[in-house]
Amino acid sequence: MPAFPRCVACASVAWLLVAGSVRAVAAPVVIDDFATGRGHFNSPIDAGDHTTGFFVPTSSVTHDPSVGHNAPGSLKLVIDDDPAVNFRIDDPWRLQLLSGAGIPADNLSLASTGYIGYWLKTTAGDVNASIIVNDGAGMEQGHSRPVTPDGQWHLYEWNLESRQVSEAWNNYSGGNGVIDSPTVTINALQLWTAAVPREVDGTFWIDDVSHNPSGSLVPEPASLFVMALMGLLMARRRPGYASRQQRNRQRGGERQR
Ligand SMILES: [Ca+2]
Ligand SMILES: [Ca+2]
Ligand SMILES: [Ca+2]
Repeated sequence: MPAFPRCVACASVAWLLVAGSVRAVAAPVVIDDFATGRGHFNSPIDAGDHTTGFFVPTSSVTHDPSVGHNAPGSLKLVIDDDPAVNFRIDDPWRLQLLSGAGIPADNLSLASTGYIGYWLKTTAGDVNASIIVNDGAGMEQGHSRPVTPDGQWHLYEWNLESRQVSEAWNNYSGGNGVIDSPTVTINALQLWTAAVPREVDGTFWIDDVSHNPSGSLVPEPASLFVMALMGLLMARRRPGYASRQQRNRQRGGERQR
């Protein structure tokens, strides 16, 4: 195959691959970046119906203007466990941190496609992250994700498109373990401790509560590879293409003369 058609063929294949991967690299929508305040999360720390197990006066939810994931500003949680009250026998506490007071009309309506989630950092161990959404008349709860207690930002996200019951979601209240409405709203972020019979205190920072209707909240490595391949192919194609354009212009100029 001559050089030019081969380049065109390669570029076409790369373009088809890129077109197929655009869905995975679409930019997430940041719902709350906490740049200037607590965003939708301005309810008291004990406002959630299922919040229990810690001392409310010495626990807090505040805006931290100096700490952030992509940009300064995050939600800072301090939990002071009450050893005398556990939400289950061995599980020290549970926090249902309401978004828009848990009222669907006070939250953004989000297409029930792609992923929803948030970034969190802490050094507190034995904690799980979850999220609760209003899905039609019911509420669904994302499967618990073990929190990495290394003091670094980590993403915790849930697949809104999982259509298998109890695969990614559990019934929280009046739900059915699957997202089945065309849109959802965030009801709350949820943290709870794992089954450890001991006190768990901790400080947690949360940032960039986000939704990507087209896929994961982080670009998939395969998509990044395709983008890089596309760039390489276009770079290879450009010199020959430019010189042909130049020759055509010269020929045109010669004919005009
Ligand atoms: Ca931020
Ligand atoms: Ca407790
Ligand atoms: Ca449902």
